Amino acid sequence: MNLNLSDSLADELKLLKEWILASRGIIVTGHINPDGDNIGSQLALGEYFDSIGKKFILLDEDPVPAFLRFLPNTHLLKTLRETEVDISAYDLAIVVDSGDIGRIGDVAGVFNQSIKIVNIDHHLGNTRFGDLNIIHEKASSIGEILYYFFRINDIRISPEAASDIYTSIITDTGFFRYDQTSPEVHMIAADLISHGISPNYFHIQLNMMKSLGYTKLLSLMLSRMELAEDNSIAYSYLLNDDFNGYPDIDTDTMIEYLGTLDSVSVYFLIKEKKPQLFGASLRSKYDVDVAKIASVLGGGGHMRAAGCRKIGRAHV
Ligand SMILES: [Mn+2]
Repeated sequence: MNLNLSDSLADELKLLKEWILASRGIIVTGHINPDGDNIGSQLALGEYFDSIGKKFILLDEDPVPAFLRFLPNTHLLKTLRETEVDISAYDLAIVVDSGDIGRIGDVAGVFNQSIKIVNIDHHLGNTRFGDLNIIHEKASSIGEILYYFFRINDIRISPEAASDIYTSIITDTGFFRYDQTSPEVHMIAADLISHGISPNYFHIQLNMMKSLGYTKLLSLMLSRMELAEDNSIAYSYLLNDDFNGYPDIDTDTMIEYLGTLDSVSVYFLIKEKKPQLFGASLRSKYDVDVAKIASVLGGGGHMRAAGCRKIGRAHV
């Protein structure tokens, strides 16, 4: 596939390789409550650093969610709680998938002044907090940007890195359904499939491996569904107590069931993540901009998928 990158993006991706080669040690991190794009892109970078013998650590505030543990080498992803970081060994930090530095949570606390930060992101309104900012708002995912990084710098995409990039893309595009699913996304997928990726395997791992607890929580969530505005808005909630007996269940994709009703245009799911700490995920089927709604509540995201965290009871 021919890469059709803007000159500025191509230059930034080449500069990134120079910074990587020149660095003594690299910290790779992403946002709290990590998703498939975040984890996939960190692991893909780890595969590359491993192949060139570069010292690196993949470090996040939160652990890898269970549904992504099928990916190769997830043991390389560490949390601050389980690992001691000798910060003097690192002079470069690569932050993926985070619109502002606050999204990486506690990990920002280990950075010191001498660490250079590379900010790789595709969110609208990224605050450009890095020393090098590689912001490609049209990209489906960080995985897509890393595919360009590998290709333009003639870096071999190992089978493991291919799995990581493919996972980034399919999780952030909802399996090629959302707006950012460009012709390029399909061409990248075609290339990855020709390198041995089995789409059915990823579908089974990501969609068809739910636990019994997941099914029970889903049924509870659907039983609480409410409709408003001539049935164009659907919403539901999950309370902290609902998770008793079902720790670690990933409910991120459950919200999509609220949008399956034909009359629904906007749908949202409120979750009490810790007692009295509520977060909301919002989705839009057509042209309502839910990122604007989320921003009023201190959150953000994309036009059709947004969220906000730490909203108090008074807002709900
Ligand atoms: Mn992303």
